[in-house]
Amino acid sequence: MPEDIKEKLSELGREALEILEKADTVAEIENLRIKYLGKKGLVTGFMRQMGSVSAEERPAVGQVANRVKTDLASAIKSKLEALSDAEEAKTSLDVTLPGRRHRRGHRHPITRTLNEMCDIFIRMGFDIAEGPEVESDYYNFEALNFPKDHPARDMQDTLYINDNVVLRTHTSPMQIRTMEKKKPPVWVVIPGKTYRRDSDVSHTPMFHQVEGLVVDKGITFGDLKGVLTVFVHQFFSPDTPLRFRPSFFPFTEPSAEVDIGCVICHGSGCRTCGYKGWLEILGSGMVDPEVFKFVDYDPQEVSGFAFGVGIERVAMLKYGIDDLRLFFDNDLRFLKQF
Ligand code: 2NM
Repeated sequence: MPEDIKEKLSELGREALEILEKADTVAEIENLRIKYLGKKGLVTGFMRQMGSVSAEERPAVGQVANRVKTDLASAIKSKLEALSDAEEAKTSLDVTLPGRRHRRGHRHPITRTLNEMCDIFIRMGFDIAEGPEVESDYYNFEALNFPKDHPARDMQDTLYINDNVVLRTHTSPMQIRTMEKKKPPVWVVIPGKTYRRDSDVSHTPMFHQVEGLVVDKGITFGDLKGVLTVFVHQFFSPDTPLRFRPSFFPFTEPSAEVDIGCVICHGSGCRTCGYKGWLEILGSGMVDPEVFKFVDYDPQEVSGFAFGVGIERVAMLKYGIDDLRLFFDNDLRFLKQF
């Protein structure tokens, strides 16, 4: 009889260890522990039968029962430890692995070009100012000496919000606002978004400009030429040829457009420059005395010059981009190259 009980206990222990061997979740192991070692478990149940064992035999049976219990308990403990180590290995960080490389963002080529241009003017002593993109007719046209019937005011060219409010067609309204607020000397550059009712392969309804204004006693066309020459030489390269070509703007007199020697063919003629060898890059001129009257500057006292540069255009020339639309498609394969 005791032999029988001892044998059954050992058998129960082996059976439990076999199931434990195959268990691979904490829940399975916990169920096993309850089934065999719990208060109502099988091993415990056997211990209760000790009453039917004679007093002499009881220690020997007890010994077997205890060995089965402790063997099973310690096997369960090591299996649980092994499982939790494996879990930890799955989720913990191996600090010896090489890091994953993050793709770094960067500025849009238009923003980069705008910043480069502003930096050149800052080094020459200009301030930077920014202002509203929604403007009144007064600041966008009237105070800039545009006649009432000027074609630029046409619905065909300007995006109107209502009869008196427009999306600014240039950043010049900010030069007027600057002169209203401040007495000469004025050295200011205004970068920003501008809008025109125009959309084809070489025009987008929104584009960017950098405009500059200098007003002080004794400012001459020579100052205009000097500042713009320094700008071109710093922005493109010190050996870029430039020429000043007479032009017309309502807000300047005299006016001049600036051409640079073609950056592609260096003057011999190619498709980019229309076989002229020159590329137009900006407009400029001496501020018309009529404009000064709107801001209460005395044209007998002060004089000044102003200029305007289209950022997309010079960015295309500097970086050799042949399609304006690439700036606005936001295709990362294009943008990543800058
Ligand atoms: C240009 C060309 C020439 C210009 C003039 C003024 C102001 F306010 F002083 F009258 N602001 N900007 C100007 C002059 C802009 O852009 C092609």
